[in-house]
Amino acid sequence: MAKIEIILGDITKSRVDAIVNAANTTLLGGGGVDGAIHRAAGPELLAVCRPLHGCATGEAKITPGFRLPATYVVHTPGPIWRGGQHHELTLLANSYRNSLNLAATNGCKTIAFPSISTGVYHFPLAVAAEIALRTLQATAATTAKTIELIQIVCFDEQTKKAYETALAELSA
Ligand code: AR6
Repeated sequence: MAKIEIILGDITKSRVDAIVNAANTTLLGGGGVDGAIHRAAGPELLAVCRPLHGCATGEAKITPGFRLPATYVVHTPGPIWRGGQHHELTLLANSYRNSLNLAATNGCKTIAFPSISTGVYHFPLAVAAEIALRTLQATAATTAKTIELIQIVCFDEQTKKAYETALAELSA
């Protein structure tokens, strides 16, 4: 069973087999963690993303990491929060499940996730944290058993606290 770690940091520095990018459906880059990953990976990343012709919300696509310490980038567009009645919870769970399964299928044993959708997509943090951890635990126990380490890399203390609280509640 994979170990789940919650850490504070910059995911572009993560030395893991795969980092996950909170992308948009074009897969052509943007702001936030997406912009940081493209800057750190170099222009080769955009060049391989172009022929992928985008990605649906909740789905995932994989590319090399180029100049990143991580071998792969798994790109997943999380849902934009529109009040909670537009399948946002299911779509966020899909992003985590599909990303973890895709990494496992590609032989990854270690993976780092950012807090998908809780930045400019405005998904409520506490709800997102619970969905993320519940989905990752369930997926790691069933279809992605070869994954050994899952890191949630939080960019600020408030985000880290929300994931720690959610993990404590799930383990209780
Ligand atoms: N390492 C880890 N986490 C980070 C980093 C980093 N280097 N930089 C930001 N974060 P967001 P979203 C955190 O807005 O809500 C993009 O423009 C950030 O503080 O990056 O899924 C895409 O192209 C927050 O906690 O992603 C899409 O259009 C979390 O990452 C859109 O934003 C997610 O914030 C996706 O929005």
